[in-house]
Amino acid sequence: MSSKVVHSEPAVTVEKTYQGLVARQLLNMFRTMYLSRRMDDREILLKRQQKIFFQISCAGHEALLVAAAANLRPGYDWFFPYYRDRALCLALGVTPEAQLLQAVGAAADPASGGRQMPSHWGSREHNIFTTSSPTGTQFLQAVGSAEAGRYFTHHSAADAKVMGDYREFKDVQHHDDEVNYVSTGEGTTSQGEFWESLNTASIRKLPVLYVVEDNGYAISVPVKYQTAGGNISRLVANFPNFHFEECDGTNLLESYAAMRRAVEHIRSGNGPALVHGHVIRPYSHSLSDDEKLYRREAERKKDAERDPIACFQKFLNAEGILDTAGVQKLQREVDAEVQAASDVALAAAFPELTSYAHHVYSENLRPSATSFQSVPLTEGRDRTMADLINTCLRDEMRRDERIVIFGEDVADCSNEEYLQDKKIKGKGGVFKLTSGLQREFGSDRVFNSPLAEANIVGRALGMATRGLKPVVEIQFFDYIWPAMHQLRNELPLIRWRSNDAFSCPAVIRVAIGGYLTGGAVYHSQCGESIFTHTPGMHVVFPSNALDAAGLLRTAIRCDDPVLFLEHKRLYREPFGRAPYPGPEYTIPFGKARIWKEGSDVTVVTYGATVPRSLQAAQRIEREHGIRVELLDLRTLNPYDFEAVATSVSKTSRVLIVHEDMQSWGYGAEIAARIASELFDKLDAPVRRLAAKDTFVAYQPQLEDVILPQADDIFAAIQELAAY
Ligand SMILES: Cc1ncc(C[n+]2csc(CCOP(=O)(O)OP(=O)(O)O)c2C)c(N)n1
Repeated sequence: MSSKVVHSEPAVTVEKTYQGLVARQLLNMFRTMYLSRRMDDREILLKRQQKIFFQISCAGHEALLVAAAANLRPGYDWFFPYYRDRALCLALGVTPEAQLLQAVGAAADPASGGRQMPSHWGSREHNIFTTSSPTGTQFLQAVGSAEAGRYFTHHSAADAKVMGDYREFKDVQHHDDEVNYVSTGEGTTSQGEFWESLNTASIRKLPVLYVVEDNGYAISVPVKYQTAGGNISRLVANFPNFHFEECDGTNLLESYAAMRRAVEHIRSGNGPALVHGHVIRPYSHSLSDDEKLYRREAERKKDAERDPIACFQKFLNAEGILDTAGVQKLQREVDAEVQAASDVALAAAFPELTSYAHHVYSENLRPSATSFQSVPLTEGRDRTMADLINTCLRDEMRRDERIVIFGEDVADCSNEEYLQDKKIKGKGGVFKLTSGLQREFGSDRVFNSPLAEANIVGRALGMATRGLKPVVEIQFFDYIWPAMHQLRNELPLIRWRSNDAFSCPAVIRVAIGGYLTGGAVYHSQCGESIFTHTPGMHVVFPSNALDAAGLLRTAIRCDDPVLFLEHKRLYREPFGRAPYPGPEYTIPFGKARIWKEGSDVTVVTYGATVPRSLQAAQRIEREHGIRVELLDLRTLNPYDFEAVATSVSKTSRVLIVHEDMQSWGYGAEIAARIASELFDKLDAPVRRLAAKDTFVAYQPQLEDVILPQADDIFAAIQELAAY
């Protein structure tokens, strides 16, 4: 034995190395592993004392995670961990105090300010991205982060700080050889987003390190019932450009060596890597679970023999690095550290009760600010909405090198060389909204995604959080649902759940709506209220070319996620065409447009029911002298209730019209608010007119009867005026 036995103060004199590590490093790693376990034990105690409200442990995963951290650089590499990664976070430098502040829900919890459960990591300082509970949403975000890092390497001027738009609040940090770590349990590899992310990481040779922490169970489901053949390594083995490792994740040195090889592959620019570590789960899934209900005692005992802490302690002892007295001293020190952290956490102040409202949206840059008010140029021929959206994208891309555009079929041509000989025209989107952009800005700024909507939104989120401005396209609103997890549980929540530490101001452009004559069920849907019901997401729905241009520019420049709904029927309508308004034309969110002033009935609407309402309003004035005031909300979140109130105070009668179905629709909220806040101004009940409570049929006559038409609006106004 070449190392000296260590007692209280380790003093290694002869440098024997273990996978390149010396005794002091091994001791530090052992200490972190033990600290992690004791932190779990403390949280379990605190939960039993009802001083914290949830617990999920890292127990059994410590060796693999400490081995990963030892090969990575906090504040340099990027981390997209999951809830078992306590030991990783501790090894990266997150303090026990910070972790326990989250467990008690303290205001000072640096990861979330008391908003998230324990083990939902997040630290700007260490580049640990805010963690969530849904299993599997982290993969595509890590991929997007890796793409952003590479983008900034290739576009050296793009990271400059620019005042006056979202860039003022997004300091970019990137490194040419950075690694983007993302971890998961083996059960979560069943999620589609896992496979979507492997696909993109592989195609683009991205610097992503996947760590699969395989403890054999997803809550109560054993891996062989979860994963075909019972082993994820075998299933992923054919992805090109990857480096794969499978190791005993309870063995620190084996894990360390596997991680080192994987990280070397990534840092040398060879592409992604996946380390599959077999670990154990000595505690139940969480404190809400009792594994004795579904695991035999003998199986649990067998696992216990592989406990990474006990095994590593035995190893250190056998190597003469740490004797019993040394263990005891280390344990005393760690226990004292945990106790001190716990004392601080238990004495910490809770968040102010009013704090829940903070950081839903950016407080620094409000898209409703008057600074977004501007005057359009009015010279030139009238242009369609499609044309002005395309022009706006082009202008903004010239102005801001951080903008990237991707989605299904949005590029002119994936085969770049075909564009060069100019024999083909190029696609540029199924509606041609992005036509010519790849040609002008190149394939790293405008490119096609795989046919996978979650892939589009998840990657956009990862890019935006690193400082890029993805303006991505969902081809049809009807197909937005595969991205729903990212759109509901991730994108709009990032700022709030991280207590303003992270944000992801991506723009999601979506072609929406019917009135297509043959669009049928799957090319005609609306459903905007699902997203206005999601805090943290701005929703825009323009009815005409000029508004589309001005609102899209505001969406791009602002610092929040925006769902930008573009009505397909309005793309090339004669209605609402306008001259090019110039490259600086912006419109503040939350300001309605009054298409027609009137004193008898207010009609509140947006999108494709604007031209239909206008037609009805003009006809009813002509034929019956009823003067309608027509309000186009333009943005649905925020929305201009002040304009509604002003108009209703004048007319005392209000009809809300929208294309989406009536029940639980967008109009319900407006109607309820008018009834509760403007009751004494009303001379008639609030009326709504919307689509029938069904989907849109293919047969044109059926489509007509399902969607609200100008004649229906005419009749509703007439009835309301006569009330
Ligand atoms: C999308 C989603 N579905 C279900 C859950 C509930 N859930 C939380 S953890 C978990 C099991 C995860 O197992 P695995 O990926 O193997 O990780 P482990 O907990 O074993 O480390 C489940 C089903 C969730 N959080 N998210």
